[in-house]
Amino acid sequence: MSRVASEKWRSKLTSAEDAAKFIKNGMNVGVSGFTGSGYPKAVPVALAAQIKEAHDRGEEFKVGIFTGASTAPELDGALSDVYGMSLRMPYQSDPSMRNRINDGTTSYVDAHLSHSGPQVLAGHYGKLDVAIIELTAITADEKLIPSSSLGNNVSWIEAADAIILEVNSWMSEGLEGMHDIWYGVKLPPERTPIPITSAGQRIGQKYYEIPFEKVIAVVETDDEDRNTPFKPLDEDSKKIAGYYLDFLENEVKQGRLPKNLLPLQSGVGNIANAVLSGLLTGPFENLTSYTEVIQDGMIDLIDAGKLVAASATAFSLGPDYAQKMNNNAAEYAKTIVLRQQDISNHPEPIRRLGVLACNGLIEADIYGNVNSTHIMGSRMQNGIGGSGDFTRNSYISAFVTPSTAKGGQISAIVPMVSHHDHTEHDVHVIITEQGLADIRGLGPQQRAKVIIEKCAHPDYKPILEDYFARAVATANSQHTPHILREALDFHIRFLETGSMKP
Ligand code: 0RQ
Repeated sequence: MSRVASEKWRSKLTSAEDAAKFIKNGMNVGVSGFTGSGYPKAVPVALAAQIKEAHDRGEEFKVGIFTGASTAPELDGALSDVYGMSLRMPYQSDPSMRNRINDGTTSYVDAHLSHSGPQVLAGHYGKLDVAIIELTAITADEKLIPSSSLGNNVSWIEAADAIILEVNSWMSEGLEGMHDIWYGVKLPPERTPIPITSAGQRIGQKYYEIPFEKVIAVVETDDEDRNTPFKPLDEDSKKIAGYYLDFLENEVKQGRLPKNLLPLQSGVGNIANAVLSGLLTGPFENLTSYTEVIQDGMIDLIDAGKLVAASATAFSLGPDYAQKMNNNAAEYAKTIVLRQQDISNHPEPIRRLGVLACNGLIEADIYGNVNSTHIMGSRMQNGIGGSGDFTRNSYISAFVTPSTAKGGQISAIVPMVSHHDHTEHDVHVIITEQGLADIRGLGPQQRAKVIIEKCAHPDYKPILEDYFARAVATANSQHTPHILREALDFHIRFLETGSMKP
């Protein structure tokens, strides 16, 4: 049976190719999609084909693409393969997209996820011409059921002049009721408090409000979300997770955290998933999470009865877990709340609830500054994503990373970060497979000693200690000692010789 059950809405049924024809060179397009879930599967591919044909005829055809966060090959991949994007914002992680960003053919605005929707609504990016939004179903009584992510969809629906809907019958109808859309988000000066006081609390409604007259096409699809499967847990990830869990246990022992902790946020990647796996066998019960993505490990925690409320904006599930979600969505909807990203990542509930943030990094420096986005100061990897939203506003913010990269030729702990995303003011704990540096309450020079001692790989410890000692000893050693002429020598050495080792 068709998922577009309403006769009225069926009158807008169109092919993906015809829907894509509404999109013209120079337009800004807001699409659904967040970490490989809930992105439109057909219209962007059709648009990419039309862009390629135009380019083959020698015509200019590029669009601005606004999403929730990263998407999948059918969106970022297809459009960047044909050099079809003039602008992209916010977070992405597609290899082809990354190449377009770094070769300069696509301009990339790496906005904080919580800011991205409201900034478009406020007109900071000009006009939003079209929104393409994936739905699970349009019911006979005209209920518009969202799909596997909410992301920036509510903002795009409001801001766009015209809307294309993709209704994907692969999505479980059990998703109905999992979403919590709050239409109270306004721009200043009309903003009011967000009334969330616990992670699992529902404050809004289950369905989208979409003006029928704005909808220019409804396209039916039947395609799975494509998330990258997690790698099997390696020894280093397990060690890092172990240090973090010991740290949390000690915080409880010291009376600084309640027995069931505070709501957890966990970033992207395998280490985050290892932390979640560790919680499965750990001592904590009645856990909650206030985060942006539901990962495989959280599903296991829900199944085990350990995670009792989970708030996010999207799923980021490997294929097996995505299938499991699809089979049991109605049951999981009792525990999981999907919110729009300007609520899931909003500083106000994050600060109020006292979220425990845990994110990955590319490099940290000896004073606790963190680079999450740029390889060797220049090459964009993914983007800041929600890490800034959570890190700045969390109760305790932890960062996790292997101590080295590229087969040991790069140290993740460096004298000075080559790009700056999270300042020393926002970083409380840094963890590598070598150990955990708790830098709360420490001044810069104390932090440097602890970070080098606990986190640096033995191959790099001596040269970091040497740098720090000489920086302290120089005549101009002050609050945060640096020898500016040498501060980026590790990076320069890698670029010149292929290794940070001297
Ligand atoms: O490169 O793919 O060429 O092998 O960077 O590194 O070790 O696979 O790390 O997948 O955990 O990602 C910070 C990128 C870590 C991620 C980052 C190279 C390394 C590899 C990836 P290859 P790993 P992870 C909320 C939280 C920002 C967004 C965020 C991220 C590649 O965590 O995107 O936190 N964070 N969101 O070889 C040079 C170094 C390096 C290095 C790693 N020091 N120098 N290269 N690499 N360290 C969730 C959302 O926002 C959705």
